[in-house]
Order: sequence, then structure tokens, then C-alpha cells
Amino acid sequence: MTLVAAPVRLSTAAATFEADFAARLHWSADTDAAIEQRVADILADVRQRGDAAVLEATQRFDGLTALGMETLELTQAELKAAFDAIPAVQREALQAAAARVRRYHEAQKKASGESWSYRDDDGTLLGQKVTPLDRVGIYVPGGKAAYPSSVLMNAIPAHVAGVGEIIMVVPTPQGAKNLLVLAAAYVAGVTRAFTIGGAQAVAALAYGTATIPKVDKITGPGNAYVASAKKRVFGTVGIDMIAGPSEILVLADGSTPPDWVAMDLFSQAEHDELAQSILLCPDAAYIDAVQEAIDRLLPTMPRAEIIAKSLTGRGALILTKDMEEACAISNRIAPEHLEVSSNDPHRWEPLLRHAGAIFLGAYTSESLGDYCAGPNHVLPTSGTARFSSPLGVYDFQKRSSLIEVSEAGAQTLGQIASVLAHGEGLQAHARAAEMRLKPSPKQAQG
Ligand code: HSO
Ligand code: ZN
Repeated sequence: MTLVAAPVRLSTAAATFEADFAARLHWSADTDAAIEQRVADILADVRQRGDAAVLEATQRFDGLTALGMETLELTQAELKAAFDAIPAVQREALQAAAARVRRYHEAQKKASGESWSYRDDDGTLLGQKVTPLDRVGIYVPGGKAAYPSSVLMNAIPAHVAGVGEIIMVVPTPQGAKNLLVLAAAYVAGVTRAFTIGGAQAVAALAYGTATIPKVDKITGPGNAYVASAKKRVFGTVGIDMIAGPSEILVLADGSTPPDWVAMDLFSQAEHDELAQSILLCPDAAYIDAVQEAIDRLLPTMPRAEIIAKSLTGRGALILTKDMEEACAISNRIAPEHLEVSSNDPHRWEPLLRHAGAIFLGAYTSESLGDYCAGPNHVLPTSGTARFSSPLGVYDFQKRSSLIEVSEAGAQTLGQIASVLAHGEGLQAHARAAEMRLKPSPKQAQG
């Protein structure tokens, strides 16, 4: 059987464009009711029975029989041994990537993650104090979606933020450990790691057990069970986001070699049959050239089957009137990854408002961002870039307001507060403000 990758061809000039476009973009994150019920049961069980429930679920779902939870902990020595066991090129690549990701997130912390304050003329001090979370949990998927790069992308910003303890969980079905994942945990400075996964791991982190410390926030991707569990424990702990399938949108003016663009479309398509790859371009001949490159390159890809399904099922090659219109459509999609494949990317960048990450120019392959450019690869998907941001240092920090009112400040603020408190009918509020008012000279005489 020969595989075909046939993304739908659309043109904004066609009368049916809006309907066809809407049908292609549609994505439902609905989870199935049976999964929801099973997850609710697992959470309740772990909450009640702690370690015993986690052990049983780990045996049932991962085929891992352990006598006690302590045997499911990966020691620092094991993480280090994994690092030592992988080939030197991999060790060096992990360290190089980690250093770049660290540097980027340090700059991010400097720019927007520091405490600040100012004083009113009367000496009153107002400010914001930024503090790291005490303890976070990082979920790392096992099996086919085990990405060492995601270990770096979750743990490093937490580290840079100053989080005290980073607890990693990673399922190891049948005991199969991914050495690169363990090595990445070592490089990223994970504090403790456990070979547990699924809803039971999320529950253990959220509620705490005798062995697994209770965390303040859980980040990291996972399957439908993990996503459902994260939603359910939200409120007890913080969570990062619920990520949908990967997406790439390439905005091309026709100046980049078509093979490069085809491969970039493949790069996200190969993640998942439900991943979405879209090309927007005002040049019909160039779109033909990219489709020709897709046809020629597809058979060379080990994951051709996934790529073909993703491109045929959810991909699109869209002909636009011009680059301005392409930018406008990109903003409507608000893609996770946006490549501006143009020899004049800075001309278009000001027009682009909604995207998880914007990659400028022909040399900026999205895949460089996935591994080592520096910015985070955990990004908002499914149009949520309209209102949310990449995972960052700020996700591992919280803010407290600081207020120090001077004696003089209490006079001005006290009068305002008193008026508003009376207006709200709250006498204790009003009196608390008024008690700090100094009697006016006239009152003092009387
Ligand atoms: N593109 C993925 C991240 C990733 N890619 C990990 C390769 N490894 C996030 O959208
Ligand atoms: Zn990727």
C-alpha cells in the first residue's frame, strides 16, 4: 500500500472557504465518560489509601510488581548512572540544550520575575514580592511519547525560579526505563524521581502519600487519563495547562526551499495522527512545489504512516490573496508554533499577535525550538495562544502584594477607606481606618 499525505487545498478566494476552513480547524477536546469515571475512582482510592492504592494501580496498569513504594524511587545514583551510560554525544547534546534553556529562562526571570516596589510621597510603600513555589511535580509520559527534551523544558524553569524540590514521576511499563529521560532528569537537577504514572501518579502528587511528597503544582504532558486527573486535582494543586495535539503553521512567501517547509510540516505531523500542520502562502506554484516535496519525501520517513494520517486528516495548504491576509488568518488560528518562512520576516512579525512561539526566517526550523534554541517547547495549543503563554519561570512563581502605610499615608487613605466602607455598610472596616486618623487641630481643641 502506498501512503499518501494529502492535506486539503483551500483558497481564500473560494466561496466555500469559511465553511471549509472552520471544518478543518475544528478540534474537540471532549474526553470520554468512561475514562472520566475511572480517573475519579483512582483519585478517590489514592486519596484514601495512599501508597497501597498507588502500588496496586502501578501493578495493574504498568505490570510492575513492587513490594513497597520505596522500590519505585529512582535514586540520584541511578539518574547519574543513566547519564554515564548514554553515549558521549548524547550527554553533550543534553548539556548543551540544558545550558541554552537555562540561559533563556534566566533572562525571562530577570525581565519579569523579580520583586518590585515604589513609595508614595508620604512614605507609604507598595510593592510586589515574588517567591518560588516550594515543591512541584513534573509528569513525564512513558512509552512512545517519552521526551527527554520535555524533562528539560519542565524542570529547568522550575529550577531557575528557585523551586525547592522538583519531584518527577515517569511510568515504566513492565519496568522498561528510558535512559535518556533519566539522564535528562539528572542534567536538569530533579530532586526525587519515582517510576509511577497515570492518574495514580497525579493523585499521589496532589494529595501526598507516606512516600510521595505532596506538591503545590503539577506540570507536564500526559495521555487522556493524566489530563483528566490534572483537571480534577486543579484547585488542590496548581496545574500548567491541558495540552492538545501539536500544531505548526508555516507562513511562506515562497523564498524558502519547498523541501525545508515540507519537512517542517512533517516534524509536527510525526508527533501524532491528530497533530495539525498548515501552510499559508500567496503563491499557488509554491504550494504545488511543497505538495510535490511532501509526496517525494514521505516514503523516506520512518513515521510515514502517522505523518500521512495527520496531514490527510487535519493538514491544509491554504492559498491567500497576499501575505497580509495570510497573517490575518494565522491570527485567527492562533497556532502553537508559527514559522514565518520569509526572506523579510520582520516585515510580517508586527502583524502576528496570537501564537505560542514565532520562528523567524528560513533557517529557524521549529525543531530547533523543540530541543535547544532556548525558549520553552511547552506551548499553548488549540487556539489557546489567544489568551495564554509558553510554560515559563512565572509558572513556578507566585506573587504577594506588599503594603506598608506610613502615618501620613494613613490619614489620606483612612478618609477614602472610611467613606467607601460606610457606603458598603461595613462598620468595622470604617472604624479600623478611622481609628488611625489623627484628630484634626479643631477637634483636638474641643
Ligand atoms: N513539538 C513538541 C515538543 C517536542 N518535539 C518534543 C520533539 N520533542 C511540543 O509541541
Ligand atoms: Zn516537536
